[in-house]
Amino acid sequence: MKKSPRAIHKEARAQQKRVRSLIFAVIVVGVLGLAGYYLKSAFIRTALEPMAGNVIDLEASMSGFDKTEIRVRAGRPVTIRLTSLDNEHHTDGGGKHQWAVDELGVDVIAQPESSNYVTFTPNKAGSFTFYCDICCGGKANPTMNGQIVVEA
Ligand SMILES: [Cu+2]
Repeated sequence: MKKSPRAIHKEARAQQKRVRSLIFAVIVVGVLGLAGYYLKSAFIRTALEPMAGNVIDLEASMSGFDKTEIRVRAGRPVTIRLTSLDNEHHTDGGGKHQWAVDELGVDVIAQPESSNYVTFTPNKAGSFTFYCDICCGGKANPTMNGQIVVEA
């Protein structure tokens, strides 16, 4: 049986509609999935493992460090544990953050949504600048730095 041009046209329209709703469904699922992924990393944070010694925890994100002043004692070992709260989708720095103090020769980088630490013994008293030179403006960014005060 030969189909009438009208029937063929109708079928083509129905086909088009099916394809369109399929594309729509794929987009919706994709968007929801992505939103869920971001929400998850924003709200669910795994607790940091307990560490021995004198540990100072520091968090860094695009809005800066959660502490702008750290106090330590000269001659006493200290561990700075840096946690990056940003994920790897950040265009600026890829979610990594740094904690460095030139005068004390320490430099540690935390990977996206991860922690990293450095243990050192400050050998001189004074107030020194710590900074992150990876993200947005680096050292020049006023939020990406702070002071470490080494007490004698
Ligand atoms: Cu940073």
